[in-house]
Amino acid sequence: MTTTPVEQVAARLDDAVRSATAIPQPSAGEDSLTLPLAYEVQRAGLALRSGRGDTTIGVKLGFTSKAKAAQMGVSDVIIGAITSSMEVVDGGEIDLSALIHPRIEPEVAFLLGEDVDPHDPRSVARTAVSHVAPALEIIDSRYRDFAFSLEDVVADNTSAAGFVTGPWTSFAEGRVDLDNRGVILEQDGEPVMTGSTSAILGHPEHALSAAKRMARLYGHGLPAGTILLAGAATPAVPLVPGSRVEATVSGLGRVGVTATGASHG
Ligand code: OOG
Ligand code: MG
Repeated sequence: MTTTPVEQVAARLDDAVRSATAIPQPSAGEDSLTLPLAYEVQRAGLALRSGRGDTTIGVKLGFTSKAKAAQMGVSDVIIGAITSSMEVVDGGEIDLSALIHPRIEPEVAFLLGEDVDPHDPRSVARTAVSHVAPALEIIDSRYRDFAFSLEDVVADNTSAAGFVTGPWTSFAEGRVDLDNRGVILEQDGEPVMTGSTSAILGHPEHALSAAKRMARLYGHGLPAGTILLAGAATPAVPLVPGSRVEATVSGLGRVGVTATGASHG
């Protein structure tokens, strides 16, 4: 069977996920990608996952916060997919032995109660949201040293590895104020990062229109039931074996996870 260069990069990244082994960045070698090709690699990788019964259940935005973008040395907002195998229940455990060099970051998650058509200008993501929750995202770049270009990280499905959503609050019009809410990330009861929801594109609701735009450009769907991670409110921290990590978003509540096992580092 002949495979295209896009499929080859996708297969290498998929092997890296399944063996929890870091690989060289495409940008470092002859596989250097353009942004449209990087999204093709991402799509091919998601097809490999869905072939194993791992279904896409949502989308995530990356680099919606300037501090996060600065941490990773990139500047543009990116979109990726989150799948059923990535979901961890609130208060549950995440097994680090399946991961390379995991990090964790506090986020805001939206739940779509209605379909959003990314191609229809009349379809407004903001009005389709039914619920909102505090969330944690576990990212695990499949690249050595957690280093990448924008194209590399897009091909790697934006480092998506796991996510936890806290209690969902109904998002009835005007009832939930997400403007400039305090965000605290704690590790074993000690604050390790603090920030504000305004770090997320100025206001987390701006992530909704951004997600619709990115979904249209790069072929993601936004059906009812989609979980949408708006992006980190602070830089990510290493996920330490044995630690319990909790995020609090003022007005939304808390969400937590415990790390078990040891990553491949
Ligand atoms: C890419 C993912 C960025 C966010 O919330 O900004 C991201 C990475 O930092 O590895 O998920
Ligand atoms: Mg994130």
